[in-house]
Parts: sequence; structure tokens; C-alpha cells
Amino acid sequence: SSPATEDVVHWPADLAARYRTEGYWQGRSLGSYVADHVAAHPDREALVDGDTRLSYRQLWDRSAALAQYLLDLSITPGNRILVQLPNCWEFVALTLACFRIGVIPVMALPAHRRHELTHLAALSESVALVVPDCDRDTDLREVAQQVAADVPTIRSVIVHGDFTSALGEAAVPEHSLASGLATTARFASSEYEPSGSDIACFLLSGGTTGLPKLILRTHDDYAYNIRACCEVSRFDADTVYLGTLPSSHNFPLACPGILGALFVGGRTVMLSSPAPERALRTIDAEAVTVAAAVPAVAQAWIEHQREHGTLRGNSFAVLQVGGSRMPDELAARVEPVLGARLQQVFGMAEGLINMTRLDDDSEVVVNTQGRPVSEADEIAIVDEAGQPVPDGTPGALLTRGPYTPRGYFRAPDHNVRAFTVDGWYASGDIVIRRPDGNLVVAGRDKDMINRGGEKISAEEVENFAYQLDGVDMAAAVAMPDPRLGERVCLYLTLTPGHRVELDDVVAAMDAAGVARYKRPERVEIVDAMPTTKVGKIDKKDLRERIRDRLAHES
Ligand code: J2J
Repeated sequence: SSPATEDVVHWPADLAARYRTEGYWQGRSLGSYVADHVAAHPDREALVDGDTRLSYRQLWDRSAALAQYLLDLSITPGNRILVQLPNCWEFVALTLACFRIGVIPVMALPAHRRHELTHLAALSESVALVVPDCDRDTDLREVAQQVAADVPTIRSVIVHGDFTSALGEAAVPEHSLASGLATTARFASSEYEPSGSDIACFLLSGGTTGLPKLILRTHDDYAYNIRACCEVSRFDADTVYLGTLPSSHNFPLACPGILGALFVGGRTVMLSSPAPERALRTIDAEAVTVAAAVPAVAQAWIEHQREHGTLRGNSFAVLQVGGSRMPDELAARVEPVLGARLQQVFGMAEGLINMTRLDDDSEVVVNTQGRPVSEADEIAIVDEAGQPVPDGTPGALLTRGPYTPRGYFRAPDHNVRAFTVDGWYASGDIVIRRPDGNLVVAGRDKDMINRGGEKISAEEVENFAYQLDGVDMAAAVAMPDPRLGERVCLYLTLTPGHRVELDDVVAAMDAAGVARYKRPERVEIVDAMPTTKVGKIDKKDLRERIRDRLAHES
């Protein structure tokens, strides 16, 4: 039931040995770091979600109940389960339960729908799905059953939330997370304790290919990711972290995020949405010290604070911002308006995390995306021939290190392109290294659209366009947006006599069960696609066209 070895790319043995001897990898499970705090101060508050307040002991007990429940459902060490939950304390309890018994959560996003869930479940050979009863107007119990009908490894669906209404057609049995939490815990944790080299979880790649890849993170490497981030962000027992970005993202989960707060004996306050009024009120009410946001959220908080002055307290010390490029003008407003120090974070679920330091000069914090969190992170910035470029010159960012895996799960063909023969991960980001070592993200050479931090593969959108009658050529490109940074614009050429509009593309994507955030927001019909010298569609030209056109329209 554990993944086959040929699906997994390991670090070279000598390097792995070095990471162990030098203490980066400590040979411990993620849960064991939390267990230390359960033992040392069981009654300290660990997690707050609305009216629910859980001490370290209570959170630990609930995770034990869920662990036992999974075992009762014959979900055993090495099995994968697809987890799609909103931000809630149950997400944390379930994640810990998995970490404690070596069940591997696949971190799906709340916005995912049948299309993504089916792919992720099939690729990971998940044995169960964990979903909320609904999200917005979508009945996810129904979606989960459709996924289960298409993915033969799935044996059960575990539902969080309303469980009373009858289900139309059920491919597999449904269970409730609530009854799992009511399980009288009796599992002997030592029996299942994972080792450091075991797989802890699967994160999702931002995706430049048609369908997202799975990133396998071991207990050793992810624990180091968390510890290194905790150190740079100075997390400690007094930290109160606001978990408001979707928890299954690497940033709020582990950089240092929710898990970071648990690693240091701090507290996390969960919020289901980053909407400004409630978020700012919660920061005051819970004396939050640190929050993580994407630039669009930071902007919304700043605007709200300027207009309403909601934030009055002085607990808020650090606002981490990352996921997409923060405009320098916005960065400059964080501290004056919110009173919190800005920490820019340029990270990736594939590993490498860069951060500005809390004691950096304002100039660095405002104008750069920081530097690697670990002295063991290797980075190289290279030109098209793969040769290093001098500081100050843009180049493609390559990286290796103790928490940057050497390959995607079960993706040998893609790995050849995404990793060099020497094991460097090609992030697809174009960066400039300043002489002081800080990086500035200057662009990218990957075919992805970054919509307010959510990553959209151009190829995936184009594939849906190609399914429409009359579409001859399709090219999805980023168009600038003042709030989200980028949105998807779809360029099409059509076979004569056909008409295709934005609604048709959106309808096709909806029918296929695709997450809403991937929808193109504008279609441009052209007579012919511009091409490069080698005959590929010239997306740079298209990006410039739509940028000029939008500037003209406004
Ligand atoms: C520009 N681009 C950025 C930034 C990420 C912390 C923070 C973010 C992520 C994340 C993460 C950027 N400026 N500050 O996992 O732990 C773009 C880059 C990068 C890609 C990774 C974390 N911060 N990006 O965003 O896996 O293009 O991780 O390669 O979702 O986001 O996306 P993702």
C-alpha cells in the first residue's frame, strides 16, 4: 500500500547522510515535535476556531481519536487520503492524526472540484476522501461520490459537516468526521510512529503542466522546513498565528504557519476567510502577533484599516506576505498603516523558502523578496545556456537543499524537464540577486498565471478551449489586474464560420468540474497567433497586447 520506490526520487545517499549528521534531518516524525509541547504544557492553548478553544492536550486527544478512526476504517500507514477541508480546527486534528500513524494526506485546495480531485486521487491512489458537506453552492458529498466512482482505490468518503440529508447515489460508504472525533482513543501511538524518512504529506505543485503534480515531503525534510522558517520568523511560545489563507497551502501550513506555531508551543487562530473586517477584529480580539497573507489580502487589509481604523491594539508584530509579487508601493504601506513589520516571503511548495529578515532595513523589506531561510539552501541564477549570471542581472532560479525534494511523485518524464541532472530544481522564476544577497523576483519563464497567489497552468486552460467546436488555436496568458496582480486572458483563433465566447469556455470548464479560480476572465479572438522564431506561439507578444489594450480601455 505504500508508494512504489520507482515513483519516488530520493536525495543522493551521501548528501542525505550529511543532512543527518549536520542535524538538518533529525529522524523524527512531525507529530513528535508537537508531542513535546503536549508533555511540557498540556493545558496551554494550541488552537482557536470560533468558540472552540483547544489546549495542547485536547488537540492531541482529538488527533488520537481521528487516528484510531482511520485505522478502524482500515486506512493504514502508507495509505494516502485526499484531504479537502476549509480552515477549521478539525483540519489540524486530522493532519496531526495522519502524521502520527503515517497515513499520508494529499493537500487538496477548498476550491478544487471533480476535475482536480479525480486527478489527485487517482495519481496518489488515495483510499479515502475527506470533504466538507458543501463549499459555496457546491454539494461536495455528491462530488466526492462522483470522484469515488471514477477512482477505484477509493473505499470511503469522510464528511465534515452536515450529515443528515440522504445521498442520491453512493459509490462508496460515507462516514462522518464527527463520529471519528467521538471515537474513544485507544491506539498505541508508538506502534505506528513514522520514521524521519517516511512520507509525511503530498503538496500540490503550482502547475505548469496540464494537471498538477504531487510533491512528496518527508517528515525529515518538512520538519526542517518548519524549523528553519520558525527561526527566521522568530516563532516562539508567545506567538499567536492567524491562519487565514487556505491551510493546505505550504505557506500557511508550514512556513512557519500553523505547524510552526505548534512546533514552538505557540497558538494558532483559525479563520475561514481573510475578509478584512473579521480578520482585523480577530487580530485584536485574540492578540494575534503574526499573520500570513497574499498581496491581494494585504492590500484589502490596508484599505480597510485606512477607512475604518478597525485595528486598535498593538499585538500585531509581523505580517508575512508572499505567493505572488508584492508591488513595492504596497509593501511600503504595510508598516505605517497596520503597525506590523512586513516580512516578504518568496516560497514554493517544491521546497526553497526565501524571507526578508525581521531586522533587515526597510529598504530591503520593501524592495526585495529576501534570501533563503537555510544556510544549506543552494541557489544558482543562470542564463539560457545554464551559466551563472552576475549579481544584478536577471536569470533563472535553480535550487537544491535539505528541504527541496529531487523530483515530483510518479512523474519521471516531467522530472527530466523540471530538474537538472545534478538535481537542481528549476523553479521557473526569473530573479535578480542583489549584492547584499537578497533576491528580487523579476518575472518567470514558466507557463503559469499567478492569480492573486493561486497558480493556474496555461496549458490546462488551453486544453479546455481545444475541446470546443471551432477553436483552432488557444493561448492563455496573464493580463494585469490592480488587485490580483494577474488574471487569465484567453487568446483564440477560430475556424471560419464559428463563434466562441467567454461564456462557452467557462461553461465547458464548469461542465468538466474545474475549480472556478482557473476560469479565464476575458477572451480575445485574433486572426492569427503571433509566433516566435522557432514557430511557437509568442506569449510575450500576447501579454503585451492585452496589457496595452487594458491600459487603453481604462
Ligand atoms: C513573487 N512570486 C512568488 C513572491 C511565491 C511561501 C510563500 C509562497 C509560496 C507559494 C509558498 C512569491 N513573489 N513573494 O509555498 O511556502 C511564486 C513563484 C514560485 C511560486 C510557488 C510558501 N512567492 N511566488 O506561493 O508552490 O513563482 O508556493 O515559484 O504555490 O509562486 O508557488 P506555490
